[in-house]
Amino acid sequence: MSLNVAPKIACIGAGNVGATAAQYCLEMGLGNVVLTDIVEGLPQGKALDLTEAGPIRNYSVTCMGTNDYADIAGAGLVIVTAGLPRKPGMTRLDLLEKNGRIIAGICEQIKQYAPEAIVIIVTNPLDVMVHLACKTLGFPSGKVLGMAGCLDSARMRAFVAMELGVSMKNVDTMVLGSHGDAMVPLPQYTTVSGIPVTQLLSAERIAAIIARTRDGGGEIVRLLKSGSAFYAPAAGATRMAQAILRDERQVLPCAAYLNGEYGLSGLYMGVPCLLGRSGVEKVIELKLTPEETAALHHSAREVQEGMKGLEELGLL
Ligand code: A3D
Repeated sequence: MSLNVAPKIACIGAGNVGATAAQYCLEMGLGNVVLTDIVEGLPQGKALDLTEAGPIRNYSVTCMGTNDYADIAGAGLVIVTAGLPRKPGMTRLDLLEKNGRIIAGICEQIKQYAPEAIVIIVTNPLDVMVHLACKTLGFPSGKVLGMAGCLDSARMRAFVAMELGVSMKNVDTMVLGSHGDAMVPLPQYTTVSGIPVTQLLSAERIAAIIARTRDGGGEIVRLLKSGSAFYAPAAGATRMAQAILRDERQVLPCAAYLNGEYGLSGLYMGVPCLLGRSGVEKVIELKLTPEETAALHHSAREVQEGMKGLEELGLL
């Protein structure tokens, strides 16, 4: 009998993003996955299906589905994707309240059953939900982080590669700020095999790529007509999980707590982070132009408005 000593990963929310993140974690052999949801049968059914894919996809890590948080006990990493999408007629404040209550409730459970875990939040509105999660968990801020920059920069990488007809592997980008319209894509940190993109594309084409990146989520929502993107968001969360669980010390854009970096304090927002065994090991400060700094501070004001909304609801 072999001793399975893989880490335990809890995916909370067995919807599109959560189940796909579970699939990627299993396929990469990152750990044994516990898939959790409030809907009875959903995580159990998806976990069984993923288990049955194992012999073909060639993984030996395990997957279980549950509605009981006791089953996440001992998880080293938790990916939270539980929550509602914004539906027609729902205001931003409605979403803030609904998902805020879901995140606060889930974090109480994580605190009880997986107090040593590093927690990656995916639920929207992202930056504000990470802040609420960190406050509810009471964990060191570096152990609670949000996934958005990995997705936004992957989208920009894909668009640059498509425009130039080069391999996506050759393209590097950096997208900072809050997740949404106020994100800050940085052409000066976008390269193709080390060549600045500004030497390869006109200002107009770069502007078009930035606009498409900002609208990346919306473009997919319009195509799908119901639901939102999940393959790339799940890939972003799994990328972060890999960097942490394998102590890779990768620099990835993540929603991290700012303590004076970029002239901002007391909020979570997308910045380049060194990720390793203990979560966010360092926030990296890039040199920005005055325009980029202004855009980042505008982004921060949007996050602060969301935090004010949570305060008014008595959640923060
Ligand atoms: P969906 O497929 O609806 O899955 C959400 C799941 O959460 C459902 O299975 C629900 O049953 C479950 N759930 C609801 N409440 C609870 C609860 N209290 N405890 C446990 N599970 C619960 O949505 P999705 O997977 O497409 O998206 C999930 C979240 O991620 C949403 O808030 C999205 O807006 C967000 N999201 C964020 C990004 C970012 O880049 C930040 C990208 C894509 C999706």
